[in-house]
Amino acid sequence: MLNGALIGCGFFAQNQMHGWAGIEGVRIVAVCDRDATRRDETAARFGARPYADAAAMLAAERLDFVDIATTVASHRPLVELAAGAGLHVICQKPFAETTADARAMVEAVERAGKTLMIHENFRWQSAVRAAISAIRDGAVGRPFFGRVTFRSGYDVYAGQPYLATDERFIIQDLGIHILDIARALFGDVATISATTRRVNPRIRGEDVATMLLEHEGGATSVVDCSYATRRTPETFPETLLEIDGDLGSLRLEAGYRLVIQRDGEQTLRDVAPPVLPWASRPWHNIQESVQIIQQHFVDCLRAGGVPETSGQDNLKTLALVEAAYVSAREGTRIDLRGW
Ligand code: NAD
Ligand code: 89V
Repeated sequence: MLNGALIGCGFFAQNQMHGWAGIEGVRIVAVCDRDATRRDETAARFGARPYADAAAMLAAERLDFVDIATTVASHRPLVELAAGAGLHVICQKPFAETTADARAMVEAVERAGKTLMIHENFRWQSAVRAAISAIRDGAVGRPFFGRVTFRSGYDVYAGQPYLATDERFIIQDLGIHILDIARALFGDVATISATTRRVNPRIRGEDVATMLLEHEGGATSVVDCSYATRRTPETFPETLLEIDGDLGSLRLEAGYRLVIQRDGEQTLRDVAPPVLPWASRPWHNIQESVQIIQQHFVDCLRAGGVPETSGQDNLKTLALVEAAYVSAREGTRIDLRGW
């Protein structure tokens, strides 16, 4: 049995607690939040011991891992605390606000000889995963073009008010997932250029971003994100894909339709995710991916493997985020090979 503790009992952590409850051989024995109502409600709902302070919790409990579900500013002290206590760590995205913080966290967990996985769950959504598997299996040959797109007008600010007040919004919060999917599909990135816009005047950061990526393997991809798109049907939170390869094409269309064309033939698969018993539409897609990535973490711990979205791997996704902001600010194309 693996004993875990959750730090941060906010909006998204509830999904993580439900996810853990569905994984065999794992129990979350303790939860921590500075906010008394949040920690007590979460502890009571899931049968865990509540703590107000993370260090006190780690000192009192016998744990194998911690799951950090706080917002980004607290990640470094909490990851370093967990590494110092000799624990495996899962940390929510965005992992860090600076490259220096991200590297320090990766090094801290490496020094402890433990596993660090970033909760970068979009590439684990079952529909996206079906597309990634098809591409990796050569379904369209060698991809030369991709579009990875997320366009919505969903009111994300209601559940996550900090998204309206943070200086950086869509690339750091949502684009990070979409850039990570582009990496999973087409490999590491040589250059990136980006433009950003704020359409909604009531928020502080950018709510539209359009990015052009040249991948080291030769593909070019467009990663475009918007929370200012007024359109029906509303597709939140679906990531849609258009991929052309030298032997065929793949589309992940709205409504979770995966279409592959090759040699004059078309296959159409319904890749809609299940609505887990604790999940609700339209979040069920993201909610299922939480449990899938948690299972991946547990599988890696048991087999001694490295998670696909390890801390080390996530440094490359974070570099894309940072480079996109630099590109948008300076109007330049950024060569990541020198970063
Ligand atoms: P939130 O503000 O609702 O919850 C964070 C909680 O952490 C708060 O209750 C706060 O009191 C607590 N906290 C902060 N610092 C703490 C500390 N040092 N010790 C104890 N408790 C502390 O935030 P949220 O919306 O749940 O987002 C949390 C993270 O999850 C963010 O990084 C966000 O980007 C990410 N997120 C990920 C997904 C996804 O699909 N992967 C979706 C939504 C949010
Ligand atoms: O996944 C996330 O990080 C969320 C959302 C999908 C709403 O952008 O913040």
